[in-house]
Amino acid sequence: MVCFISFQAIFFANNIDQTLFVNAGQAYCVDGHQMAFKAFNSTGVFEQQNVQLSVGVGDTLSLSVINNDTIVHGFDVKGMLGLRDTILPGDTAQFVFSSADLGLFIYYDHLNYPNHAYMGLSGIIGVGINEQSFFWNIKDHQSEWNDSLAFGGVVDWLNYYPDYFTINGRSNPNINGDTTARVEGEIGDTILIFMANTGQAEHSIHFHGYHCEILYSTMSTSHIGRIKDTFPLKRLEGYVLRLVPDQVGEYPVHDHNLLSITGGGLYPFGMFLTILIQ
Ligand SMILES: [Cu+2]
Repeated sequence: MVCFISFQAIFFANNIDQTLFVNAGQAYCVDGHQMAFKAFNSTGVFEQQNVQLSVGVGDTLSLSVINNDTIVHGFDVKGMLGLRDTILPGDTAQFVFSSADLGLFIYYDHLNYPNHAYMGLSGIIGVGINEQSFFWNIKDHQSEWNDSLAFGGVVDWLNYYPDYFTINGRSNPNINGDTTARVEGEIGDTILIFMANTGQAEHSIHFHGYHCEILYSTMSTSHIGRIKDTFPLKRLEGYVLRLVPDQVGEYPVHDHNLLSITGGGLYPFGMFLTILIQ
């Protein structure tokens, strides 16, 4: 009987169909300020959170990407050869994704890089999720630039000075209302955190109360197996972390660059959330 179950686990891969819409709209910042924004959504209605794609190891993800915007967009899965195309307004492109190992991939609009990805068009594909998997899609914005780029403006990335910082499109305290971001669990649970920096600033995420083990890194396999409490993230870098809580409590997680804990210049309305272990 045991052999039969493991045989099924190895060979019974799923096929998952998913449609992504490239939508343009207005994102609400934590202080009510609005800025132009674009995202990959699951319907034609704009939302400021990109879809979190997730598959099991060996599953096949069939993606249709519909360009619902008025300009040409692109789609690329970073690090996956052959998964890249341009999509005219109103057109649809098809992609097939699968991975034989646990990991994290970043999908994004590669055209006019980094402008389109920066406008919001960048998200996470998690491979090998379990029932206690969480997603942190980390972004930063200089809000005036969003409004400028939306109308074809030119910006100087050497003078980038972001003023809003989000995880899954939200800032503190609203992040804790996102059940895909806010880690909740019990002592001894195996919690997976799929975390990627899809912004243009560098970030360094610090856990209070707990250490995590790096199960996967998009940039350096030598980091796998390290157990730490701080995880630096360059642009388009991601990790899969394993957290096995050893104590109860509610502990903060935040960016150690304290600028990133502000929103519109106000502390603590940026990249800050808590982990709740009961
Ligand atoms: Cu800290």
